[in-house]
Order: sequence, then structure tokens, then C-alpha cells
Amino acid sequence: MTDLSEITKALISGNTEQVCSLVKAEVTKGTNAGDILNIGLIQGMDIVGERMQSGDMFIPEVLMSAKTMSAAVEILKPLLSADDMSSAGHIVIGTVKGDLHDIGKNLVSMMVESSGFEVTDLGVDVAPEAFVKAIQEKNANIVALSALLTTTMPMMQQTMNALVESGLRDKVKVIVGGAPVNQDFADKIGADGYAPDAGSASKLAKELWA
Ligand code: B1M
Repeated sequence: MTDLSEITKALISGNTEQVCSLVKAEVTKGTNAGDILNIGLIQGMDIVGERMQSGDMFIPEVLMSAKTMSAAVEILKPLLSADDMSSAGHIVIGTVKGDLHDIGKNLVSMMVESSGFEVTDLGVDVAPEAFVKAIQEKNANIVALSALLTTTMPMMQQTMNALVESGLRDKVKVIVGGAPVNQDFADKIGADGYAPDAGSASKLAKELWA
């Protein structure tokens, strides 16, 4: 098995140039693109997620790793077969209606995408009906709701209600997060999980979609 640990290390350091040149070198050598993705890159993002959770990595560093991951995935995309990505589910993510904060949500979006999920990011100020429509259109497995304001937390409940009313609730896992949200609130609205940060969100999504 080819040693891809240099790629993993450079990814954790957020060194885009080095990762891209190492990935290109592996491609030229004929290393399987799925191995580069799953062993070299995704394992690196798993470590980034764990370090973020434990406070050993901070947001700017995580962003650098996530951006590096995206650049590397762009190189690999044309070479990846459907099977290489087949373990990933589809996540619809957005900041709930009335709320315009998107920095944390974008971080979550990048982390879950880096873990191999396909992501539909609906942006900010997303109405319950827009979540419902996107889940139906994309046949999503997970919906991730973000809220940064105490005043928009009730919109998470309303989004849950819309999922129930549309008959989608049993077909999709719901995860919630954002600074004012906690596990108690997630339990209260009947969400499937709560994640305090982007690393935990990626781990939680994988657990729910295992
Ligand atoms: Co706003 N804002 N803001 N703001 N803003 C807060 C949130 C506030 C705490 C500041 C304060 O008063 N101390 C306060 C909320 C108070 C409250 O409700 N408890 C507040 C307020 C009041 C407001 C306005 C109402 C101000 C006004 O206009 N009077 C207004 C509301 C606008 C609106 O949304 N309708 C407003 C506006 C803005 C800006 C537009 C100026 C800007 C947002 C820019 C943008 O997002 N593009 C802004 C900012 C930047 C902040 C602070 C300073 C920083 C937020 C942030 O990006 N943090 C914030 C104060 C603070 O947090 N210190 C504040 C960094 C980010 C990485 O963390 O978003 O928490 P966070 O995401 C984390 C986790 O929460 C988690 O993972 C992320 C990464 O680990 N997470 C999830 C987030 N979403 C998740 C989803 C998941 C899982 C995990 O899905 C499963």
C-alpha cells in the first residue's frame, strides 16, 4: 500500500501548495484516486475535526485545512469513480429563517463535505419550506440547521414541524448547532443530534449515516 501520510500531514498543516503537488505526484505515479481521497485526505480531515473538538486547532487553521481539502478534491474529481464517493450521504445545510450568520455554518459545510458527504448549502435566512423542497429534490439523508440568535432558535422548531407536516421527518436525520443551541434544546425539538462545533458535526453526521 502506498504511503500517503505526507499528504495527510500537509493537509493537517493547511499547506495547499504542498498537498496539491503531492496529490498530483501520486496521480502521476498511478496511485488510485479513491485511495488518495479516502486514505490521504479524508483521514486527515478526521484528525482536523478531532483536534478542533479538543481545542488543539483553531478556526483559521481548520479553514486552511478545509480549503486545502477542497483544492485537492478538485484535482481528484475527474479521476474518482462513483464507488470512491459511495459511502457518502447527502446533507442539506442552512442557517434558519431570520438569521444571517453564516461563518460557522460555512465551516460545518466544509467539514462535512471534506468528510465525503455531498452538500447542498442553502445559505442563510432559509425558510422551513425551502429546507423541505431541497430535501425532496436532493433526496437528502441529513439536514443540518444552524442558528446564532436566541430569537431564531424557535425557527428550528418550525423547520422540524415543516418536516413532520411534509411527511419527511422519518426519512431524514436532523442535526442542529450554533452558539445558543445545546443538547437540551435539540432534545426538546426532537432533533436527532446536536453538534457544538464543525468537527463534531462531521463526526455526528458520519455516525448517523453509518
Ligand atoms: Co451577530 N450576533 N448579529 N453578526 N454576531 C452574535 C451571534 C451575538 C452573540 C453578538 C453579541 O451580542 N455578543 C448576538 C446574538 C445574541 C443572542 O441572540 N444570544 C448577535 C446579534 C444580536 C446580531 C444582530 C441582531 C445585531 C444587530 O443587528 N443588532 C444581527 C442579526 C442579523 C441577523 O442574523 N438577522 C447580527 C449581525 C451580525 C453580522 C452580520 C454583523 C455578522 C455576521 C456575518 C456573517 O456571519 N457572515 C455577525 C457576527 C460576525 C457575530 C459574532 C461576532 C460572530 C459569529 C461568528 O461568526 N462566530 C457573534 C458573537 C460571537 O459569537 N462571539 C454574533 C464564529 C463562528 C465560527 O462560530 O457561528 O458559533 P459559530 O459556529 C460554530 C458553532 O456554533 C458550530 O460550529 C461552528 C464552528 O465550530 N455551529 C454548528 C454553527 N452552526 C452549526 C450548525 C450545525 C452544527 C454546528 O449543524 C448541525
